[in-house]
Amino acid sequence: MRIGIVCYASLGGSGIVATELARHLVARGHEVHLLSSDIPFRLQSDPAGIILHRVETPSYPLFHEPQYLLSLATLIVQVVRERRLDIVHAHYAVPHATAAWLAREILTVRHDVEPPRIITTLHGTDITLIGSDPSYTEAVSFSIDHSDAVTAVSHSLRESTCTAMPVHTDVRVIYNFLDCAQFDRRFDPELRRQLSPGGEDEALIVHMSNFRPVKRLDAVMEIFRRIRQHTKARLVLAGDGPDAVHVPFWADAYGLRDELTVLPPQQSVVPLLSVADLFLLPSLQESFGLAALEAMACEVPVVVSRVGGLPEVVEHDVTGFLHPPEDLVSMAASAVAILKDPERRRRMGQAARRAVVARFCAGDIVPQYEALYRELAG
Ligand code: GMT
Repeated sequence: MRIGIVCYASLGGSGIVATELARHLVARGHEVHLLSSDIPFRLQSDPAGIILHRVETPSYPLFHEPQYLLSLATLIVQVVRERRLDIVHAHYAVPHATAAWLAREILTVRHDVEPPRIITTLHGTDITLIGSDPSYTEAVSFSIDHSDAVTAVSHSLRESTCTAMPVHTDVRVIYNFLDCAQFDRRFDPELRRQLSPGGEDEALIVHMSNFRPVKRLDAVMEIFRRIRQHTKARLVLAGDGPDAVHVPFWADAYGLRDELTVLPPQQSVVPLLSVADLFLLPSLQESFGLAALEAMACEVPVVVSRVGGLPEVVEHDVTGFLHPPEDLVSMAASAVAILKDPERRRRMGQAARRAVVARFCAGDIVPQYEALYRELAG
């Protein structure tokens, strides 16, 4: 089939899932076009046969803001005309579902080529934070309802969609996934020594995100401060984003500057995750928690918030620990318990990997998208 995938290029789970899907669809023989404002973060090292179309948003002195929606809708129309796309798959509803709907309207009215079928995949904050803002809801819910099919990355997100906005269409759940062959533990002793120079009894704790307030980096540091009251440990924060500027202040406030390493966003996260003893994700909201899934695939136990879709990914006390987001004391206690018991940690890490392999590998999930494309394209 000829498939167009629309996604954000910036650091974030929706762009990662969209580009991984594109990569796997190419490997399965489809012609895949990726429409984005830049080369998506994890595609930079290997374009994998995906045809990239950049959304160019010209500036004009009259505009205070770039007209991304119009540029993207126009680009979708152009790519459909040139390449006769069967499917346009919009990842993240705001404003990608609206751009896809507008493009399909233009093609329907112009009547020169067959309009594509539109699929919107809801990723989380496009519903829970941004899409449900009163200044967006009408346009977002309209565009979701007028997609030919809508998927959400967890049951929790499907439910939130129906309560957050007046959406009437059927929302199917297709879980996020990863390449289970690529995401496997590869322990590098040299990297471990670099990141944790304090020796074998020093635990290495990792948090990886786009450093937005919803990820609660201050909570990560508070949990880490509590952990350090009971055991020797170092913390690695990998990523970037609006809260990066606060990190040095928080590190000073919590007295942790010397125990903290901040790394830039990682193209390849397996080496870092494979040397971690524990992964922290105390988010306020998380429709799925792809970063936790990546850690679990590398046999790292996770301590996460019991919010959104995380209980669908993590089984408490089996593959990691779930606690209410405000209960940092319990998160720290679970972290200390698993850090002090290497045998239990190893068993939990292996159980985490088994859970990922059983339910979240590309080989099981990508065919679900393919089946949906086929169903719609008739
Ligand atoms: O919050 C992020 O990390 C970015 C955001 C995105 O859309 O890029 O992530 C959302 O989508 C991911 C992929 O489906 C999910 O794994 C994240 O849980 C979700 N983030 C939130 O719900 C806060």
